[in-house]
Amino acid sequence: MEQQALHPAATGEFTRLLWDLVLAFKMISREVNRAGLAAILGLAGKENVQGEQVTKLDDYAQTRIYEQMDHGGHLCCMASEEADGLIPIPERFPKGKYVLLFDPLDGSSNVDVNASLGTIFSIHRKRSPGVDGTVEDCLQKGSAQVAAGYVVYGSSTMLVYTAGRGVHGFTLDPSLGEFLLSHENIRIPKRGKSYSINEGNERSWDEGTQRYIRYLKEKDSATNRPYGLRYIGTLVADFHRILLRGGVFLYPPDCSDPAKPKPKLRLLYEVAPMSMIAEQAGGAATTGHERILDLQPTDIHQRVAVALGSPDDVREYQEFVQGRRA
Ligand code: FDP
Repeated sequence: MEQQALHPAATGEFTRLLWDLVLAFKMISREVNRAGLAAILGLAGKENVQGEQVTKLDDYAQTRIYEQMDHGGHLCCMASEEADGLIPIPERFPKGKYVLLFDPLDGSSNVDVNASLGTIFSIHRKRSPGVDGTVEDCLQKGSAQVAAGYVVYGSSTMLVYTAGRGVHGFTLDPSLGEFLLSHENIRIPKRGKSYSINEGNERSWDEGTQRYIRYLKEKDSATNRPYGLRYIGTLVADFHRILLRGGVFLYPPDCSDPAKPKPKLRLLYEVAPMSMIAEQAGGAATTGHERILDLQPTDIHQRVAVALGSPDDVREYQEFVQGRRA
């Protein structure tokens, strides 16, 4: 609401959209925090003692966000990791001028082991004529995002977002049920001391990535090497640490078949929002060859290679991948 005052033409609609979204995040946070109790409170995995359905967490998160956002009149359509194509706004509800892309529950392999999970979102302005949103409205470059953010459900729940004027972090106070501004204007360190990658995949990386990671493990006090390795396998949690402490997060493509490199992370609702946050915090995000925010998406569920984090670390990675350093 404070930032809304900085935009003289703002109508308050975007603020109301975020407000609705935040309520869904609070509900997901509550459910994530009692996830370990689901089996104890659930009867035969179907109903808990209050007679409520015990749902899988990712279904729950998808439904919460969808049902919270389908009727407010702010959106013309949505897209999610959990849905095949475009998610239309039902006929009976008013349509709005924004598009919401989201990953309702990031880090699904960590659900059953009590490790951090996340939610990621990206917001675009509607571009197509007419009231209903189209696939083209979803397939916009990351540089066109109006806002992007994530929630990390960790030792506390934290919302980190940017609307194009810096990155701000809010921590959920469970006793108040409110997100309180705890990290104003986050700046990523110029260079970090750690890297985050699934090192078990080393043999399927491209040559440049292999050389870069070997370089990070060499001893050199001037550049703080060797770097430490930190990897939990939830993008939100791994990136969050890098945003606050510096360093680089990498998910290079699987190059087992060099003719067909296979990236894993999704552009529209994972990599593009994280890249906007990284850049807004003074960091960088690249495929190794191109700036992520300049990529023109061609598919809602498109996958992309990514390195993002501290500007000096991302620049060095690019030098290795582009063969400018050996
Ligand atoms: P997950 O498959 O567990 O949902 O979204 C994809 C993602 O998690 C990211 O959160 C995470 O960074 C990455 O995949 C982990 O992949 P690996 O298990 O291959 O390391």
